[in-house]
Amino acid sequence: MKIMIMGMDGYLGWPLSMYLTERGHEVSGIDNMTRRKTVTEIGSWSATPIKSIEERLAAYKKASGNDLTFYKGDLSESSFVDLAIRKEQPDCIVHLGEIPSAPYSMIDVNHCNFTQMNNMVGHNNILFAMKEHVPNTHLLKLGTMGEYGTPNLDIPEGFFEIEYRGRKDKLPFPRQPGSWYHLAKVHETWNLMFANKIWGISATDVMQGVVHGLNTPQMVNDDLITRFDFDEVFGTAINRFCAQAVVGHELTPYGKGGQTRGYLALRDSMQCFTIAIENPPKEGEYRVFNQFDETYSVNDLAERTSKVAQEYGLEGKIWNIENPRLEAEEHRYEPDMKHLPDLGFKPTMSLEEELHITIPKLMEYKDRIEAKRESIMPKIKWTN
Ligand code: USQ
Repeated sequence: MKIMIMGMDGYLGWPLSMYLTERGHEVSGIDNMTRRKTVTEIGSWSATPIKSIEERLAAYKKASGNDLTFYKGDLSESSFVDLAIRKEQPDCIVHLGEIPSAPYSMIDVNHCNFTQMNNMVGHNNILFAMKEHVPNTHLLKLGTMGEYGTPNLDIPEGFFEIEYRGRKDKLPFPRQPGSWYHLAKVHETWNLMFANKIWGISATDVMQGVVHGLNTPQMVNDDLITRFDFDEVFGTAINRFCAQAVVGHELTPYGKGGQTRGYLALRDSMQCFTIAIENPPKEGEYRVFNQFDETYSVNDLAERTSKVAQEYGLEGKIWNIENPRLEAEEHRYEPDMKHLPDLGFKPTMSLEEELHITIPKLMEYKDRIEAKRESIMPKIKWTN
């Protein structure tokens, strides 16, 4: 299959490009290095010393003999997106090319606008180019479990049956996102549903949980390793806890620590995307997949990370600091996850197994984390 990955240079995009190529797919990709620039902007860097995209492509060719086609450019420029999609004629487009950070979008009006503009305009450009050049191509779009928020109800996969004043209908499940970033994802979901309705674009809208870890079988040497963020803006819960443990920083569950989310190991995220790509929707179908392995509270995550860290001689002290976000700290969280297992998804990596890979690997890069230690404690607040 010809697959085009938007956001090829990112945490998920880079390993996915190699993973799909190894399965025999022909992979091309686009990136404009926004992630590298925004992480530099907030004063941090990847714990892993990632190579430039040019060096990565050459290293992958050397290690595997495989070529990846790369276009450097901005998804928010419609003529560029149009040209790349017209030229490649992909069978599937995987859209990971967005700013992924809730805290980044909460910094100020400029960061909110940049996140929403970049993500929503880029997505629209892909939809319009698909309609023009590849109307039967499958769009695998990365949404987020955070679109649903934390309702006091079970969370279905996208839609639910509702009875109201004696009548029944199947409707989109209410979205209650918790940041300007998560709101942009919701707006994109509506745009995608509308494009599906008017143009019949076939799509899988993936509501993915928080991904953790840094290793896939394709990363056979350090030139091929993916990025690993640990700062307050781009680092996510488990990854931050691992990096904190490595440099003797307290692990930081926010507030009461009962915030519960779905989590998924990096290599199982690759597995889920591959299943969705190789089992495409029917022509003109819009479907929603909830994508995670297990749900955990941040307190539970901190405790599990601390336990594994101690096996490596690290202290792993936990400190429930003041919560910089406005979010429920104790709540119900019961999301469904049936579509992917029905198509054969079986998690290969437990949280503890992934922690036993991530922590010792990060210990090799302790100095890099130490050098940006200032970026760990949260300063961006939701309410001021
Ligand atoms: N948290 C802590 N301590 C920390 C960091 C985070 O307690 O040091 C808490 C947050 O307050 C939140 C939970 O952990 O309650 C998850 O936060 P996160 O920063 O790991 O993840 P989030 O902001 O939700 O965003 C991440 C990705 C985003 C993706 C989303 C999936 O950055 O791209 O959409 O996970 S989900 O969480 O399901 O919305």
